[in-house]
Amino acid sequence: MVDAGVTCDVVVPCRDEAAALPLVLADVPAGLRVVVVDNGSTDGTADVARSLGAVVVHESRPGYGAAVHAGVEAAEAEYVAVIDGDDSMRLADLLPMLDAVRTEGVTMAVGRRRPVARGVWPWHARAGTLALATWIRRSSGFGIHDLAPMRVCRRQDLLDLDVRDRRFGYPLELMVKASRAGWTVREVDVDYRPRAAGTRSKVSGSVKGTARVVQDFAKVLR
Ligand SMILES: Nc1nc2c(ncn2[C@@H]2O[C@H](COP(=O)(O)OP(=O)(O)O)[C@@H](O)[C@H]2O)c(=O)[nH]1
Ligand SMILES: [Mg+2]
Repeated sequence: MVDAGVTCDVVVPCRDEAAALPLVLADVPAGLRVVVVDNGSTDGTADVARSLGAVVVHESRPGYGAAVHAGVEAAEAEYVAVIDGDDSMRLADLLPMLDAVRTEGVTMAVGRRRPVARGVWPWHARAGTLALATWIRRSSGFGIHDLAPMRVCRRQDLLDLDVRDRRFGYPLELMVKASRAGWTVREVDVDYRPRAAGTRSKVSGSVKGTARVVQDFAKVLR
């Protein structure tokens, strides 16, 4: 049932983020409800999320896009947000983004990561992000400088866009389709902090991981 007090469901794709979730869920702003999507965690992520009051959704297919999509389908609020579950970004930074969508006529608000310390953002991930964001900016006309690591929009708008990628090309396909659909996008600065101690990057934390993202992105662009 839809809880009248919840304006925005926050989808948090999580693979082995049990150590980070107590930090992520320590301070959930009023009006937000967290939906943790677990696929294939082996560290008790789902149990930790549940014990901290989050809604937990299971998805059998592996992949970032599969997890995000399952969370968006399970969400019930009018607005939906997506954020990493590694404590590198803060739930509170979603609030001005939500405001832009709710009251300023923006179709989607996306985050632009601003590292709070040296070493937070590995060089290869940053270089890959810069190259792809530049490509998206030129081809879409969106004034963006990052790959929408955090985003907020109306849930139905996102479902209507029909993003199909289920791996790491998901954010890129989202931006390409949003541009074709005539969405307006606003980029908002967000803090980018070290991921929680005891957790490991699954996407861009290694050169290999970054290479996999670039490969998935190339498939979207073909
Ligand atoms: N459910 C699920 N979550 C994933 C998967 N891959 C990555 N994630 C989550 O997606 C978010 C982004 O991944 P992360 O490891 O932080 O990538 P990075 O920010 O590039 O280092 C994190 O919350 C991960 O736990 C996956 O296959 N399934
Ligand atoms: Mg992360």
